[in-house]
Amino acid sequence: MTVTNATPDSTLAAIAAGTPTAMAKTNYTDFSAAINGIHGSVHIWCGGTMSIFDSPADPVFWLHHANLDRLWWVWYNSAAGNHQNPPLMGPDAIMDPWSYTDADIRNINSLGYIYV
Ligand SMILES: [Cu+2]
Repeated sequence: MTVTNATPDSTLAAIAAGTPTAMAKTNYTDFSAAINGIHGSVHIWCGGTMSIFDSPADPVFWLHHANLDRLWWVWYNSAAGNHQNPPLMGPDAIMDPWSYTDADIRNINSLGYIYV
């Protein structure tokens, strides 16, 4: 394992410069594609463990993903995001190939899960 040893440079600034464009997207699919591109570029920019499938072993992973969660929440609550959830059915559905509908998965009890 090689943890991150990156230092800020113009490459990172160029990656981050794409964030306002992603945040201005007005539908979930476009926002998701844009922010996911930035997400992956940051993984690669960090290098080391962050650039491989063991990336959760690098503490920077958790900071990076917490920020992605924050960006999602900011976008979701923005005028552009307008409280859009991911499409769960149709060609843009992230749940493919499952046949669950949105209503099917919003109630965890119907899926057989309970909190104890
Ligand atoms: Cu990631």
